[in-house]
Amino acid sequence: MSKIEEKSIDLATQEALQKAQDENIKTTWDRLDCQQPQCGFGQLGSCCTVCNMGPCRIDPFGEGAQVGVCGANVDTIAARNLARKVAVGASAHSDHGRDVAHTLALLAQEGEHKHASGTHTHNYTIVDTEKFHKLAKEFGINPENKSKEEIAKELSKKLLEEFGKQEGELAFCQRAPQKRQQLWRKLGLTPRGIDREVVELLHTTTMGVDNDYKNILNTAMRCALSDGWGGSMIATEVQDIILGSPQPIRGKVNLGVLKENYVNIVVHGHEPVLSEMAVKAANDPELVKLAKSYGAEGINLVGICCTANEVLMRHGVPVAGNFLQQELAIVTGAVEVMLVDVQCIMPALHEVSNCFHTKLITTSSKARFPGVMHIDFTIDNAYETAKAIIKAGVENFPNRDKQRVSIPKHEMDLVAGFTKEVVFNILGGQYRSTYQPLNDAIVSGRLRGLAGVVGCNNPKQTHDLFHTVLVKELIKNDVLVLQTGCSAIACAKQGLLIPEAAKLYAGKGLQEICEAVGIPPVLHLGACVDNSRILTAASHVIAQGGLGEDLSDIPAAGCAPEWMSEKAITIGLYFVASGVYTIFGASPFAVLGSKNLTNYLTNEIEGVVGGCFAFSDDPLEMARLMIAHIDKKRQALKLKPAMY
Ligand code: BF8
Repeated sequence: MSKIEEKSIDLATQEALQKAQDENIKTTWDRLDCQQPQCGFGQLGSCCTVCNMGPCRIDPFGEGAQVGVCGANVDTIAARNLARKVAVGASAHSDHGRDVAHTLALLAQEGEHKHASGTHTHNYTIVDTEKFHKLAKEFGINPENKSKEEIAKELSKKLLEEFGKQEGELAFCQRAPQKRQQLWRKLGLTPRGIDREVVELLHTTTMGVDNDYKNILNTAMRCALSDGWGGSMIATEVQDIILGSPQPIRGKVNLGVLKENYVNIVVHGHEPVLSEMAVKAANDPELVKLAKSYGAEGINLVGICCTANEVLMRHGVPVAGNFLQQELAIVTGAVEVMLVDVQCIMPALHEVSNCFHTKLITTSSKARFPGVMHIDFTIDNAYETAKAIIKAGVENFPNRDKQRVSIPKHEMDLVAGFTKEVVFNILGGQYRSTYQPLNDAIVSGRLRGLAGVVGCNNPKQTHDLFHTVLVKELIKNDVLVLQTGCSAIACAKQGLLIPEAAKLYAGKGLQEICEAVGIPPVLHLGACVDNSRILTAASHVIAQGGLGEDLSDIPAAGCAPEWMSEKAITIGLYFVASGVYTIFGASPFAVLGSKNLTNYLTNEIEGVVGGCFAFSDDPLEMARLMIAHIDKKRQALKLKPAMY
């Protein structure tokens, strides 16, 4: 078993892990130890469980079986395994997008209802009217003589149709540069309907359908694109409309944001529609009064994972931690309620919460835990549900065992809330919104290029180490870093998301830009669905001119250094299919059993879509590879070398 310092570089995590160890509470790291050695066939992607003639596995040494019972070789098996993960990842983001679009639809109905009866049964409204009208226009809706509700009704109908469409092209594909759209059409990669692409991909991977690994990859790319330029983009856009578009905002991060004398409520998961209401309910005077009557100073609502990013971006709600800290928040002994919705919620939370007074509460009918309290959330009971959950937390406060409370004292400041619009305004000035200064900075070489560093944590790697070493190296070399998800939380904890970080860590060129406009060298763009913000920002960079005609021309690269989720694979593939060089850490990628597929993903595919994967288990090597790629793109554009 490795030492605690080898498990995480984060001091708060180390302290909480020590507490868990002292109290004999098992965490994900212990369970990883129990799984050793992990299955080699699974790691190589060469195990097939598609049909009941198997499971089959391909001998990597070439001595045993080289095909499954049906005759599928390792290329087919590995490609199908990868494709199935892509379908699952796309379905997760896109189902989230569907729920948000559905909220907009109900909001329109309820609005109509309000007109008739003067009542309101839900608590949502159009918050970003400008974005709402822009999006309606993008979908060809004529706003003349129409009420907000009528427009919302039409818009939500069109958005929901994006999921069920059978033919044509997803509307947001038009946001991509012309050249990219043409390439997708030529290759048959333009997604037609979100659900269709997920289902078709799953179909092609069943026994006896597609055996051509390159063709499987094509279908997988179309599915991944239906997430990035479809489901995820819908989630981002509609959330901004009904919950508000983020603006730069200060916040705090790490387990130290839990407060000893307060009722601590942790929101965890991905869909901000409920957590938004939880933020409101935590400030409800009646509930605050109740908390005080139990001897608490108030109610402290904090977040974990992407729900945390959502409420951070919009309200500055403190972030208790990223993926690997979810159990540790409970281990502090100071959490009254952890409320969860969907995605990235460890089943182990039930057992860990049973070691304390913490109430784990599920809220989605899609994600139930046996034996765990469930309060079903629907949008027409949103605020009441949130209140009931917070109340359960308040009433649980007296059950806290004060002797067992130990909150690591580590917390860090951060600035979040950067969207494509914010970047636009900040760089161009409020009255001259434009990407020109950003493009000029890249052209002149003051800025070497752009990087997207995203994704999860994985206990197979030292927690947060890869994210922070990689990002520090990138900004040192004048690469502006855009972040989402648990990666942003990792770097925030290490103090990289404050403007002061530019002076401490950034190269001279990036420092000059950050100081001129007052931004951190690392910009937090939100949750994982908000990787769609990176796609639209990059499309604006191309539209602005001077950096080529396609996304693949931009001196930019992406990386998910500590990934674990299928969603990360989908994100990686839609970036590659959009022309971005994308590195994945936490190897193996479960394709290495197939030399052909590995070569295709890391090499040949670049000639097809302009982007490709690379795999590495060394954060400095990742940075070197990304910078080399950025320089290669600078050369291709005939730009001067980086200035400093
Ligand atoms: O969607 S980065 S661990 S929380 S999958 Fe999950 Fe990975 Fe975190 Fe957000 Ni994204």
